[in-house]
Amino acid sequence: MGNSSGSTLEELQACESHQWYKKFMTECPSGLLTFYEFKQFFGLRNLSDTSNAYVETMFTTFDMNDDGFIDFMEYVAALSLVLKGGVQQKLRWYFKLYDIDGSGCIDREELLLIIKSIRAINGNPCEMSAEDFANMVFDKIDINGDGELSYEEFMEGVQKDETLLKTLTESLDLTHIVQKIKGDLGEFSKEI
Ligand SMILES: [Ca+2]
Ligand SMILES: [Ca+2]
Ligand SMILES: [Ca+2]
Repeated sequence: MGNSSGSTLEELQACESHQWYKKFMTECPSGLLTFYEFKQFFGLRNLSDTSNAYVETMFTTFDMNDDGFIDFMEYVAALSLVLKGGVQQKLRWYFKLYDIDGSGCIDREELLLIIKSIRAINGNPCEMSAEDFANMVFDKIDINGDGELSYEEFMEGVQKDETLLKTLTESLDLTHIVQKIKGDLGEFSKEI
């Protein structure tokens, strides 16, 4: 199609999707990724129990039809969210991920667990303890002070605060994982 703006980006994405597809089909010929394969796929090994639980939650949010597998469409949806999703779209996903028990609110324990798991996965040294960080988040965005973050509080509060937005969205570190995969894909395309 013509040279309308964005076509280069679209081409790039199409090309990327093609590579992602190859990687998926090579590593997962059955077309259905189990939790175990998911971890292998993203190079997540030797996880602590906390991190494992976190990655499992991540897996569950990607498994949209709840059949226990990530199929190619779910995989593509997850990737496009990670690679191209807007802030709102991503935050909505994070909220679902952070609300571990699915109660519709994020309580302090859920947030703490998430922060701890993220840190365990990323292995970044942090100045602030996970507890202090969780308290800071609640001080800032638990507007009605009920000790839970509603969807509205989360969406508004996080978007208004650059530090939180950066920490809570970058910290999930799918970007980091995706960078890693992109690295692998680089090698991968050389092999072909
Ligand atoms: Ca599924
Ligand atoms: Ca909850
Ligand atoms: Ca609240």
